[in-house]
Amino acid sequence: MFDNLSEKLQRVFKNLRGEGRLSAENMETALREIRVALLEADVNFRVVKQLIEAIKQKAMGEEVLTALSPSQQVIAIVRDELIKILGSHESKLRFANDPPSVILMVGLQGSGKTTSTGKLARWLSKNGHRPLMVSVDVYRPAAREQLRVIARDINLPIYTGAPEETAPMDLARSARKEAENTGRDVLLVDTAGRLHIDEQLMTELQQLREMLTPVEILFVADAMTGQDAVKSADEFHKRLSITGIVLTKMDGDARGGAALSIRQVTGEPLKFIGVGEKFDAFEVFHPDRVASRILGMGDVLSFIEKAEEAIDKKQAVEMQRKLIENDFTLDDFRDQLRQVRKLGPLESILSMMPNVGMLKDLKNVKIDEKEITHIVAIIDSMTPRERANHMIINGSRRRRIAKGSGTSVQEVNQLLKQYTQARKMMKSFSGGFLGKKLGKMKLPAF
Ligand SMILES: Nc1nc2c(ncn2[C@@H]2O[C@H](COP(=O)(O)OP(=O)(O)O)[C@@H](O)[C@H]2O)c(=O)[nH]1
Ligand SMILES: [Mg+2]
Repeated sequence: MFDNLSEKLQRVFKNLRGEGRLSAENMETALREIRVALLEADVNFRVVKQLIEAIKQKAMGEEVLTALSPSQQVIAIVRDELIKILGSHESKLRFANDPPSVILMVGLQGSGKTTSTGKLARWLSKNGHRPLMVSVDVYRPAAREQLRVIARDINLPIYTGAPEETAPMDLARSARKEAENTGRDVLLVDTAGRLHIDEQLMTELQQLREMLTPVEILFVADAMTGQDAVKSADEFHKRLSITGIVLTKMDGDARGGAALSIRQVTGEPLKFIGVGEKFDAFEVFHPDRVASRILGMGDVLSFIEKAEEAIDKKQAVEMQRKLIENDFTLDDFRDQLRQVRKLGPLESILSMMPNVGMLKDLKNVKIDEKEITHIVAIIDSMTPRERANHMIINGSRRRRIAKGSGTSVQEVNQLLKQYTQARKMMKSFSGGFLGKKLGKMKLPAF
């Protein structure tokens, strides 16, 4: 996600790196390049204009700090402005005072409503809620069946309705009653979609809205459709007054335009993003983290959170301590690799990492699951002393380890290199990112 935009912006910053100070001239060039990068990423032109104007104002104004290098200054300014465009702060889901809170999922066909309904139900349930789902997409029998299968997979309840209930309003009404009777505090209503906005659908959605008085009307948009997603969000908003946006398929090669424009155009916040087909590929939208991701600083905070979800908390805290004290041994490296396997595909983890310098090289090193098994075997063949201090692993030790693990000396060398790289990388995080963790992120030294 955002790979292209991210790369282009980094090139702009890199060009500024050689400059001694920020001048009207080099700023002009940088702004022009940033503008092109944003437009190529399919960001709405009005949003681009506004963004560039704001960056210019700040960069030329007195807010510029002389203590920072030109590229750091520009990164900081661009980051601040991106965050503003994306919504300044995380926009929490609202809940009704009088449960069940009804959440209406709306959007065009194929945007990801049904999938997101399941993902959101799972997310709610993980966050202490008791959701009930219902599909009122009565036009395609397969649509209701799809949600039923999802509900079964994530093991959460769905109201499927009596055979005679074939009207959206009836289904929704009964589902709400069911939620009340069974103590469910959130009702997720998956609605029908069309390929294009049509009158009949809008009327139906308006009726549902009137009857259910939902606390949230979430517009589900496919990020891959770029500015079309922004346009339909705007149209749905005019008819229905949506309260938030779920942007799906952010894992694809969407250029980022939708994410960067939809908030500004509709005035409504992005609340969640879908980043894959699996039910856990769903994240709360954090403007500051996404801005960092766009700037290639990676998304260290999301990574830590994800890691904390998979790894038990105590272990995560311990790991952070070790990183900060530079006490990260091969034993820890092995533990970490084992945890990584629990986290999911490595590519998705690496995509959250800063996209700078050495890390970029690391990203291109594709580690597959088999390789992890190999690495773990090599570390297993080391003595506890070797694991605690890699410096003592000389040539003869390397040969012994290779033999013991059924690998080659080259593979052992390779592993030690990966380990020292990981250590270096961890160290570079721990100075700023991990040290302050949830505080303001520190910019990496460019
Ligand atoms: N890669 C990816 N695919 C998604 C995501 N969300 C939904 N999809 C896929 O998009 C397709 C349409 O989704 P669906 O929920 O049926 O859309 P609906 O017509 O709006 O209900 C399905 O194949 C989903 O698996 C996502 O975040 N990432
Ligand atoms: Mg559907």
